[in-house]
Amino acid sequence: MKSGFVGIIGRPNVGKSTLLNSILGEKIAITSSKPQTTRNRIKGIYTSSDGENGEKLQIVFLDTPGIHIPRNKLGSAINEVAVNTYKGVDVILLITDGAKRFDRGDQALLDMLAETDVPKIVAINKMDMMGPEEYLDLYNKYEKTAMFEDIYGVSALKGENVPMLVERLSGYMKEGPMFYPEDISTDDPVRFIVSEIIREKLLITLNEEVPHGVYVEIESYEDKENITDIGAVIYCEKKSHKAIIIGKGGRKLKGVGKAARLDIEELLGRKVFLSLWVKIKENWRDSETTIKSWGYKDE
Ligand SMILES: Nc1nc2c(ncn2[C@@H]2O[C@H](COP(=O)(O)OP(=O)(O)OP(=O)(O)O)[C@@H](O)[C@H]2O)c(=O)[nH]1
Ligand SMILES: [Mg+2]
Repeated sequence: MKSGFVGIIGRPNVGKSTLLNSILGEKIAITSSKPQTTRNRIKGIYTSSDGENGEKLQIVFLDTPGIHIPRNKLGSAINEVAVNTYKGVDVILLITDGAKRFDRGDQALLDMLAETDVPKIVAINKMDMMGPEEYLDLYNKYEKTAMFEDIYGVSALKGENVPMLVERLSGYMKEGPMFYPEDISTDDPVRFIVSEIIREKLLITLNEEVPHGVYVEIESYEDKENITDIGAVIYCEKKSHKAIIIGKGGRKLKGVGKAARLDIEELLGRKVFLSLWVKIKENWRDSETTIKSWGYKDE
């Protein structure tokens, strides 16, 4: 039996969560085209019994928030979650966006990673969006650093080269116990996943600053005979944001509620009744107490 931990690290929006979902063949983490989608450490458990000689293998993937220059206390807290994660894993999987030029932000991240001696692999993602020359350029850039034990080109969205990458990562697992039951793909609580689904729909529907200032709290959750009854509060930072989230005649919020409900029904495999309310918590992203009580600070 081999097992261990892989830290999925990278800048925002490079496709870390998309890759996690692709590896598991199941949607565990929310994704969106906006940066700072992930705010917590998301656990994805990959268990396989067809390793060498039918040996069992369990890889615990830790998806992390994108590392960025923080503009508020929430930003600093989620950066810290990512940094704390990569320091304690068996192997670091750095994800980069192949559709973007290598810049100072990428260099800053490399400088940070250079300080840890955890083995590192880099995956150049979004291969479906780049030509061979661009790929070669990036490949050379990462190879020159001599920091990585391997460099892969993948498309998380299309699943290209993903099995090969997992195979390579499994080589870093060590003799050890199964950390989780083999039939689960995450141990994140259902309530958390439900709140994330609602936040994902808000990220997709809203623009600019509004979705980034949103927090979703599940207030009530009750399994009834034929339906699960869920009540959630969407906190936003300003009165004007509240009006935008609700929309004319409540239409925007209704759309968010419907899209979220469909996904939650798929997750739970049963009918769901979802009620959403919007409340204001002014500038909560700069309140140490609030981000702590909402679970964004690593203990
Ligand atoms: N074309 C293409 N798009 C991709 C690929 N992987 C991810 N994306 C898109 O990139 C965007 C960001 O993906 P996420 O998985 O949310 O990125 P992330 O790195 O988890 O972002 P944060 O959580 O904000 O740090 C989404 O719109 C994805 O659909 C890929 O291989 N090809
Ligand atoms: Mg993410």
